Amino acid sequence: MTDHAIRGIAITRAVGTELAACELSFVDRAPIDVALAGRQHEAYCAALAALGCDVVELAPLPGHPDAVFVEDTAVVVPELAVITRPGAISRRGETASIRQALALHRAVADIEAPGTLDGGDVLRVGRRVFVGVSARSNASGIDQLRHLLAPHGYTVEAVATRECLHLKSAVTEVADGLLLVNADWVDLAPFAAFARIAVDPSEPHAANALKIGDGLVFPQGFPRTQARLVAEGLAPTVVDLSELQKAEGATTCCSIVLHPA
Ligand code: CIR
Repeated sequence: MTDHAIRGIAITRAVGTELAACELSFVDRAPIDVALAGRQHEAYCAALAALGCDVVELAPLPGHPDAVFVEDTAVVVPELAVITRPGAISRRGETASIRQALALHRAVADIEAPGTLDGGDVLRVGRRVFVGVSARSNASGIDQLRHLLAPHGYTVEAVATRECLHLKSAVTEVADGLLLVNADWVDLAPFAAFARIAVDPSEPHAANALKIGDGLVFPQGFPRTQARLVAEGLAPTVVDLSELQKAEGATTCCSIVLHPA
């Protein structure tokens, strides 16, 4: 077995020319350099490859400005891929091609109306799956996910979020059982069992990091939080995602990583 097979497959999608027409909820619209976004995305994919992923890059999806943010379209565990029903109506057309890509690797199930669910709201830590209750993910979507994952031994817990787009804007896992959190945006009580690092108070957007095995992809621009990670013994791979951040994207949202069992 190669290292690549150990780390897993990362499904990504190239930046499309319509990125600037993206959905925005909590950040103000600012001019996006789409060509630079494309280069940053390529560097992000290279970082995933360097951490041992086999990177699959899907073609841009015309008419879907947010399609680069593939994370929101699926929740994948080793036993199953759940295709979401994104909370933003403009994003519902993104799922068909993701379904096709994931069906090569997993059994597939679907979230159905009236449920809505964005993958950005789903944080899995071992067999515990936390789902943000947000403008994008509703009670029906969370219940459906619970019923789909329960037979495979996962629990699903709803978590209140505030003032941010997704649960993973506020909390991500940066090493086994170690969370990076912005306590202003999420109720931390459900995470009491885990060790935690807080983002620096001056860097509220720093909580979204992508763990790949023992590696960690972390966004450029949050030096104080980065120093906190390093002080804990972590060695983040830092990527510049400035243009994707203007589209309210971050490190986890640009990939669906299929971890082996
Ligand atoms: C949206 O509002 O849906 C996109 N502009 C950003 C999605 C980012 N997704 C994520 O962090 N999981």
